[in-house]
Amino acid sequence: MEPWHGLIHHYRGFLPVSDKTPVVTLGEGNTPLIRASRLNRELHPGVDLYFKYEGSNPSGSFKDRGMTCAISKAVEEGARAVICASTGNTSASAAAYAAKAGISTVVLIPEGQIALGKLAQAMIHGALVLQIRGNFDRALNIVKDIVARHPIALVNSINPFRIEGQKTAAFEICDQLGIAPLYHALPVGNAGNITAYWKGYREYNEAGRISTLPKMLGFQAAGAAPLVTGRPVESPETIASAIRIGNPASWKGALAARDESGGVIESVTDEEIIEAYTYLASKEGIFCEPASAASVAGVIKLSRRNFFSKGDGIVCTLTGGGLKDPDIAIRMSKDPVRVEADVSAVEELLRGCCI
Ligand code: AN7
Repeated sequence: MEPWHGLIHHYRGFLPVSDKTPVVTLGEGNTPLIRASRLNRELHPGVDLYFKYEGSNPSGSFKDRGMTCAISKAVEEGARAVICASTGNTSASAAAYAAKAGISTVVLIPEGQIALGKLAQAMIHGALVLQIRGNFDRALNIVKDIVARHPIALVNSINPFRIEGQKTAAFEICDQLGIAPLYHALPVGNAGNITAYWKGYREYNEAGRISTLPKMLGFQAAGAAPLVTGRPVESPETIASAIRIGNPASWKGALAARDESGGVIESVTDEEIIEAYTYLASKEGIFCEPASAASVAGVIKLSRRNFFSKGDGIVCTLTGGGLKDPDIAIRMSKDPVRVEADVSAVEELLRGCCI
Protein backbone atom coordinates (compact mmCIF):
# COMPACT_ATOMS: atom_id res chain seq x y z
CA MET A 1 0.00 0.00 0.00
CA GLU A 2 1.14 3.52 -0.77
CA PRO A 3 2.38 5.41 2.31
CA TRP A 4 0.12 8.20 3.57
CA HIS A 5 1.48 11.71 3.01
CA GLY A 6 -1.42 13.68 4.44
CA LEU A 7 -4.78 14.66 3.02
CA ILE A 8 -3.61 17.44 0.68
CA HIS A 9 -1.45 14.92 -1.14
CA HIS A 10 -4.21 12.31 -1.22
CA TYR A 11 -7.13 14.54 -2.25
CA ARG A 12 -5.20 17.22 -4.15
CA GLY A 13 -7.63 17.26 -7.07
CA PHE A 14 -10.46 18.32 -4.77
CA LEU A 15 -8.51 21.05 -2.96
CA PRO A 16 -7.58 24.65 -3.84
CA VAL A 17 -3.82 24.02 -3.92
CA SER A 18 -1.28 24.31 -6.72
CA ASP A 19 2.30 23.21 -7.31
CA LYS A 20 3.33 26.49 -5.68
CA THR A 21 1.53 25.77 -2.41
CA PRO A 22 4.06 24.85 0.28
CA VAL A 23 2.25 21.90 1.86
CA VAL A 24 2.44 21.98 5.65
CA THR A 25 1.45 18.51 6.83
CA LEU A 26 1.76 16.39 9.95
CA GLY A 27 0.25 13.35 8.22
CA GLU A 28 -3.35 14.20 9.14
CA GLY A 29 -6.36 12.31 7.80
CA ASN A 30 -6.72 8.61 7.01
CA THR A 31 -8.40 8.13 10.38
CA PRO A 32 -10.10 4.85 11.34
CA LEU A 33 -13.74 4.12 10.60
CA ILE A 34 -14.61 1.75 13.44
CA ARG A 35 -17.64 -0.50 13.25
CA ALA A 36 -19.70 -0.53 16.44
CA SER A 37 -19.90 -3.89 18.16
CA ARG A 38 -22.53 -3.31 20.85
CA LEU A 39 -24.36 -0.06 20.20
CA ASN A 40 -25.47 -1.16 16.72
CA ARG A 41 -27.46 -3.98 18.37
CA GLU A 42 -28.69 -1.92 21.29
CA LEU A 43 -30.07 0.86 19.14
CA HIS A 44 -33.64 0.32 18.04
CA PRO A 45 -34.33 -1.54 15.71
CA GLY A 46 -30.70 -2.60 15.03
CA VAL A 47 -28.56 -0.38 12.80
CA ASP A 48 -25.25 -0.50 10.90
CA LEU A 49 -23.24 1.99 12.95
CA TYR A 50 -19.69 3.30 12.47
CA PHE A 51 -17.49 5.78 14.29
CA LYS A 52 -15.13 8.04 12.35
CA TYR A 53 -12.46 8.48 15.00
CA GLU A 54 -10.88 11.88 14.43
CA GLY A 55 -8.90 11.64 17.67
CA SER A 56 -6.30 9.81 15.55
CA ASN A 57 -5.25 13.02 13.85
CA PRO A 58 -1.81 14.39 14.83
CA SER A 59 -3.08 16.96 17.33
CA GLY A 60 -5.95 14.71 18.38
CA SER A 61 -8.91 16.34 16.62
CA PHE A 62 -10.55 16.90 13.23
CA LYS A 63 -9.23 20.47 13.20
CA ASP A 64 -5.98 19.19 11.68
CA ARG A 65 -7.78 18.53 8.39
CA GLY A 66 -8.69 22.17 8.08
CA MET A 67 -5.44 23.42 9.52
CA THR A 68 -3.13 21.69 7.02
CA CYS A 69 -4.98 23.63 4.29
CA ALA A 70 -5.34 26.94 6.15
CA ILE A 71 -1.68 27.05 7.25
CA SER A 72 -0.36 25.91 3.86
CA LYS A 73 -2.34 28.68 2.13
CA ALA A 74 -1.33 31.25 4.77
CA VAL A 75 2.33 30.43 4.17
CA GLU A 76 1.78 30.55 0.39
CA GLU A 77 0.32 34.04 0.81
CA GLY A 78 3.31 35.15 2.89
CA ALA A 79 1.78 35.19 6.39
CA ARG A 80 4.25 35.40 9.28
CA ALA A 81 1.63 34.84 11.97
CA VAL A 82 -1.80 33.29 12.41
CA ILE A 83 -4.52 33.98 14.95
CA CYS A 84 -7.68 32.20 16.12
CA ALA A 85 -10.32 32.18 18.81
CA SER A 86 -10.88 28.75 20.26
CA THR A 87 -12.69 26.50 22.67
CA GLY A 88 -9.42 24.53 22.63
CA ASN A 89 -8.95 22.23 19.66
CA THR A 90 -8.50 24.92 17.03
CA SER A 91 -5.81 26.54 19.17
CA ALA A 92 -3.99 23.21 19.67
CA SER A 93 -4.06 22.46 15.95
CA ALA A 94 -3.12 25.98 14.81
CA ALA A 95 -0.20 26.01 17.25
CA ALA A 96 1.07 22.65 15.99
CA TYR A 97 0.86 23.46 12.26
CA ALA A 98 2.26 26.96 12.73
CA ALA A 99 5.19 25.46 14.66
CA LYS A 100 5.77 23.05 11.77
CA ALA A 101 5.65 25.96 9.30
CA GLY A 102 7.92 28.16 11.41
CA ILE A 103 5.42 31.00 11.87
CA SER A 104 3.87 32.47 15.02
CA THR A 105 0.48 31.73 16.53
CA VAL A 106 -1.78 33.83 18.72
CA VAL A 107 -4.76 32.12 20.34
CA LEU A 108 -7.63 33.71 22.23
CA ILE A 109 -9.39 31.36 24.62
CA PRO A 110 -12.13 31.83 27.20
CA GLU A 111 -10.37 31.98 30.58
CA GLY A 112 -10.68 28.79 32.63
CA GLN A 113 -13.02 27.21 30.08
CA ILE A 114 -10.85 25.01 27.91
CA ALA A 115 -9.87 21.42 28.59
CA LEU A 116 -6.43 20.84 30.11
CA GLY A 117 -4.96 18.77 27.27
CA LYS A 118 -5.78 21.44 24.70
CA LEU A 119 -4.27 24.21 26.81
CA ALA A 120 -1.11 22.12 27.26
CA GLN A 121 -0.84 21.69 23.48
CA ALA A 122 -1.16 25.39 22.64
CA MET A 123 1.43 26.19 25.32
CA ILE A 124 4.04 23.59 24.43
CA HIS A 125 3.86 24.42 20.71
CA GLY A 126 4.83 27.96 21.65
CA ALA A 127 1.65 29.90 20.88
CA LEU A 128 0.99 33.23 22.52
CA VAL A 129 -1.98 32.17 24.62
CA LEU A 130 -4.35 34.99 25.56
CA GLN A 131 -7.09 34.10 28.02
CA ILE A 132 -9.96 36.54 27.80
CA ARG A 133 -12.57 37.28 30.44
CA GLY A 134 -15.36 36.35 28.09
CA ASN A 135 -16.68 33.43 26.07
CA PHE A 136 -15.73 31.99 22.66
CA ASP A 137 -18.16 34.20 20.74
CA ARG A 138 -16.58 37.31 22.22
CA ALA A 139 -13.08 35.97 21.43
CA LEU A 140 -14.05 35.37 17.80
CA ASN A 141 -15.35 38.93 17.44
CA ILE A 142 -12.09 40.32 18.82
CA VAL A 143 -10.04 38.18 16.45
CA LYS A 144 -12.09 39.37 13.47
CA ASP A 145 -11.39 42.99 14.46
CA ILE A 146 -7.66 42.29 14.84
CA VAL A 147 -7.29 40.73 11.37
CA ALA A 148 -9.18 43.64 9.82
CA ARG A 149 -6.44 45.95 11.15
CA HIS A 150 -3.28 43.83 10.97
CA PRO A 151 -1.63 41.44 8.49
CA ILE A 152 -2.27 38.29 10.52
CA ALA A 153 -4.03 35.30 8.94
CA LEU A 154 -7.26 34.17 10.57
CA VAL A 155 -7.46 30.38 10.90
CA ASN A 156 -10.92 29.95 12.39
CA SER A 157 -13.40 28.10 10.17
CA ILE A 158 -14.61 31.35 8.61
CA ASN A 159 -11.38 30.90 6.67
CA PRO A 160 -12.68 28.93 3.64
CA PHE A 161 -9.52 26.79 3.45
CA ARG A 162 -10.49 25.26 6.81
CA ILE A 163 -13.77 24.01 5.33
CA GLU A 164 -11.93 22.72 2.25
CA GLY A 165 -9.62 20.56 4.36
CA GLN A 166 -12.35 19.32 6.66
CA LYS A 167 -14.56 18.14 3.78
CA THR A 168 -12.01 15.37 3.12
CA ALA A 169 -13.39 13.42 6.09
CA ALA A 170 -16.55 12.83 4.04
CA PHE A 171 -14.41 11.60 1.12
CA GLU A 172 -12.58 9.16 3.39
CA ILE A 173 -15.80 7.73 4.80
CA CYS A 174 -17.11 7.06 1.28
CA ASP A 175 -13.78 5.51 0.28
CA GLN A 176 -13.78 3.34 3.43
CA LEU A 177 -17.41 2.19 3.11
CA GLY A 178 -17.51 2.06 -0.67
CA ILE A 179 -20.78 4.02 -0.53
CA ALA A 180 -22.17 7.06 1.27
CA PRO A 181 -23.89 6.28 4.58
CA LEU A 182 -27.63 6.84 4.89
CA TYR A 183 -27.12 9.12 7.90
CA HIS A 184 -24.17 11.16 9.10
CA ALA A 185 -24.21 12.43 12.70
CA LEU A 186 -21.87 14.99 14.21
CA PRO A 187 -21.59 17.46 17.07
CA VAL A 188 -22.19 21.10 16.15
CA GLY A 189 -20.53 24.12 17.76
CA ASN A 190 -19.38 26.86 15.41
CA ALA A 191 -20.92 24.72 12.62
CA GLY A 192 -17.89 24.68 10.31
CA ASN A 193 -17.61 20.90 10.34
CA ILE A 194 -21.21 20.06 9.39
CA THR A 195 -20.86 22.62 6.60
CA ALA A 196 -17.62 20.97 5.47
CA TYR A 197 -18.96 17.40 5.51
CA TRP A 198 -22.00 18.39 3.48
CA LYS A 199 -19.75 20.11 0.94
CA GLY A 200 -17.57 17.00 0.80
CA TYR A 201 -20.46 14.63 0.21
CA ARG A 202 -21.92 16.87 -2.49
CA GLU A 203 -18.59 17.17 -4.29
CA TYR A 204 -17.98 13.42 -4.17
CA ASN A 205 -21.47 12.92 -5.57
CA GLU A 206 -20.87 15.42 -8.38
CA ALA A 207 -17.58 13.68 -9.18
CA GLY A 208 -19.44 10.38 -9.53
CA ARG A 209 -17.66 8.72 -6.58
CA ILE A 210 -20.95 8.16 -4.71
CA SER A 211 -24.49 7.92 -6.04
CA THR A 212 -26.45 8.92 -2.93
CA LEU A 213 -26.14 11.61 -0.27
CA PRO A 214 -26.53 11.10 3.48
CA LYS A 215 -29.02 12.91 5.66
CA MET A 216 -27.06 15.15 8.01
CA LEU A 217 -27.82 14.88 11.73
CA GLY A 218 -26.32 17.70 13.81
CA PHE A 219 -26.38 17.78 17.60
CA GLN A 220 -25.78 20.75 19.86
CA ALA A 221 -25.54 20.73 23.64
CA ALA A 222 -28.85 21.77 25.18
CA GLY A 223 -27.28 24.76 26.97
CA ALA A 224 -25.62 25.94 23.75
CA ALA A 225 -28.18 25.20 21.04
CA PRO A 226 -28.77 28.38 19.04
CA LEU A 227 -29.46 26.45 15.83
CA VAL A 228 -32.24 24.58 17.61
CA THR A 229 -33.83 27.56 19.36
CA GLY A 230 -33.33 29.81 16.33
CA ARG A 231 -31.50 32.60 18.12
CA PRO A 232 -28.00 33.23 19.55
CA VAL A 233 -27.40 32.11 23.14
CA GLU A 234 -25.89 34.91 25.25
CA SER A 235 -24.21 32.70 27.87
CA PRO A 236 -23.82 29.17 26.48
CA GLU A 237 -23.28 26.44 29.08
CA THR A 238 -22.38 22.76 28.75
CA ILE A 239 -19.94 20.24 30.18
CA ALA A 240 -18.77 19.72 26.56
CA SER A 241 -16.55 22.81 26.54
CA ALA A 242 -15.56 22.35 22.87
CA ILE A 243 -19.10 23.17 21.75
CA ARG A 244 -19.87 25.90 24.29
CA ILE A 245 -20.67 28.34 21.48
CA GLY A 246 -23.68 30.66 21.39
CA ASN A 247 -23.51 32.25 17.95
CA PRO A 248 -22.07 29.88 15.31
CA ALA A 249 -20.13 31.49 12.46
CA SER A 250 -21.41 28.92 9.93
CA TRP A 251 -25.05 29.25 10.99
CA LYS A 252 -26.28 29.34 7.37
CA GLY A 253 -24.06 26.46 6.30
CA ALA A 254 -25.46 24.27 9.06
CA LEU A 255 -29.07 25.00 8.15
CA ALA A 256 -28.32 24.41 4.46
CA ALA A 257 -26.74 21.02 5.29
CA ARG A 258 -29.80 20.10 7.34
CA ASP A 259 -32.40 21.28 4.82
CA GLU A 260 -30.73 20.21 1.59
CA SER A 261 -30.02 16.73 2.97
CA GLY A 262 -33.38 16.27 4.67
CA GLY A 263 -31.71 15.90 8.06
CA VAL A 264 -32.20 17.38 11.53
CA ILE A 265 -30.35 19.56 14.02
CA GLU A 266 -31.36 18.83 17.59
CA SER A 267 -30.01 19.20 21.09
CA VAL A 268 -28.79 16.69 23.67
CA THR A 269 -28.48 17.32 27.39
CA ASP A 270 -25.22 17.10 29.31
CA GLU A 271 -26.56 13.92 30.94
CA GLU A 272 -27.14 12.36 27.51
CA ILE A 273 -23.67 13.45 26.36
CA ILE A 274 -22.02 11.88 29.41
CA GLU A 275 -24.08 8.69 29.03
CA ALA A 276 -22.83 8.31 25.44
CA TYR A 277 -19.26 9.28 26.44
CA THR A 278 -18.99 6.63 29.16
CA TYR A 279 -20.78 4.04 27.00
CA LEU A 280 -18.27 4.50 24.17
CA ALA A 281 -15.33 4.15 26.54
CA SER A 282 -16.64 1.19 28.54
CA LYS A 283 -18.54 -0.77 25.87
CA GLU A 284 -16.88 0.11 22.56
CA GLY A 285 -13.31 0.72 23.73
CA ILE A 286 -13.32 4.23 22.29
CA PHE A 287 -12.18 7.18 24.37
CA CYS A 288 -13.39 10.45 22.85
CA GLU A 289 -13.88 13.87 24.36
CA PRO A 290 -17.31 14.84 25.71
CA ALA A 291 -18.27 17.11 22.78
CA SER A 292 -17.60 14.25 20.36
CA ALA A 293 -20.04 12.03 22.22
CA ALA A 294 -22.85 14.48 21.39
CA SER A 295 -23.11 12.82 17.96
CA VAL A 296 -23.67 9.42 19.55
CA ALA A 297 -25.98 10.85 22.22
CA GLY A 298 -28.07 12.30 19.42
CA VAL A 299 -28.26 9.00 17.55
CA ILE A 300 -29.26 7.19 20.76
CA LYS A 301 -31.95 9.79 21.34
CA LEU A 302 -33.35 9.52 17.80
CA SER A 303 -33.35 5.71 17.97
CA ARG A 304 -35.49 5.86 21.11
CA ARG A 305 -38.02 7.80 19.04
CA ASN A 306 -38.10 5.07 16.32
CA PHE A 307 -36.32 7.39 13.91
CA PHE A 308 -34.25 4.65 12.22
CA SER A 309 -35.16 1.53 10.24
CA LYS A 310 -33.48 -1.86 10.60
CA GLY A 311 -29.98 -1.95 9.13
CA ASP A 312 -29.74 1.78 8.40
CA GLY A 313 -26.15 2.85 7.80
CA ILE A 314 -25.07 5.57 10.22
CA VAL A 315 -21.66 7.21 10.66
CA CYS A 316 -20.96 9.24 13.82
CA THR A 317 -17.97 11.54 13.74
CA LEU A 318 -16.01 11.42 16.99
CA THR A 319 -14.33 14.78 16.59
CA GLY A 320 -11.61 14.63 19.26
CA GLY A 321 -9.72 12.18 21.47
CA GLY A 322 -10.50 11.57 25.13
CA LEU A 323 -7.10 12.64 26.48
CA LYS A 324 -7.97 16.19 25.52
CA ASP A 325 -10.08 16.42 28.66
CA PRO A 326 -8.61 14.20 31.39
CA ASP A 327 -10.45 16.06 34.16
CA ILE A 328 -13.86 14.94 32.95
CA ALA A 329 -12.72 11.36 32.38
CA ILE A 330 -11.51 11.17 35.97
CA ARG A 331 -14.61 12.89 37.32
CA MET A 332 -16.90 10.40 35.55
CA SER A 333 -14.99 7.28 36.66
CA LYS A 334 -14.53 5.20 39.79
CA ASP A 335 -11.51 6.15 41.88
CA PRO A 336 -8.52 3.79 41.78
CA VAL A 337 -8.45 1.40 44.75
CA ARG A 338 -5.53 1.73 47.19
CA VAL A 339 -3.97 -1.52 48.27
CA GLU A 340 -0.83 -2.73 50.09
CA ALA A 341 2.02 -3.89 47.81
CA ASP A 342 1.30 -7.50 48.70
CA VAL A 343 -0.04 -10.53 46.74
CA SER A 344 -2.62 -11.61 49.27
CA ALA A 345 -3.95 -8.08 49.69
CA VAL A 346 -4.42 -7.87 45.89
CA GLU A 347 -6.02 -11.35 45.82
CA GLU A 348 -8.43 -10.29 48.52
CA LEU A 349 -9.67 -7.49 46.29
CA LEU A 350 -9.97 -9.72 43.21
CA ARG A 351 -12.06 -12.31 45.02
CA GLY A 352 -15.65 -12.16 43.94
CA CYS A 353 -14.90 -10.06 40.88
CA CYS A 354 -12.47 -11.90 38.65
CA ILE A 355 -11.04 -14.90 40.53
C1 AN7 B 1 -14.10 18.11 19.68
O1 AN7 B 1 -11.64 24.53 18.83
O2 AN7 B 1 -14.76 25.55 17.86
O3 AN7 B 1 -19.24 22.84 14.66
O4 AN7 B 1 -12.44 26.53 18.74
O5 AN7 B 1 -13.44 20.82 19.30
O6 AN7 B 1 -17.11 22.82 13.36
O7 AN7 B 1 -17.30 24.19 15.44
C2 AN7 B 1 -14.10 23.35 18.37
C3 AN7 B 1 -15.21 22.70 17.95
C4 AN7 B 1 -16.95 19.43 17.81
C5 AN7 B 1 -17.62 21.58 16.86
N1 AN7 B 1 -16.13 18.63 18.48
O8 AN7 B 1 -17.22 21.72 15.52
C6 AN7 B 1 -12.57 25.31 18.62
C7 AN7 B 1 -13.89 24.78 18.25
C8 AN7 B 1 -14.97 19.08 18.97
C9 AN7 B 1 -14.60 20.42 18.80
C10 AN7 B 1 -16.64 20.76 17.62
C11 AN7 B 1 -15.47 21.29 18.12
P1 AN7 B 1 -17.75 22.96 14.68
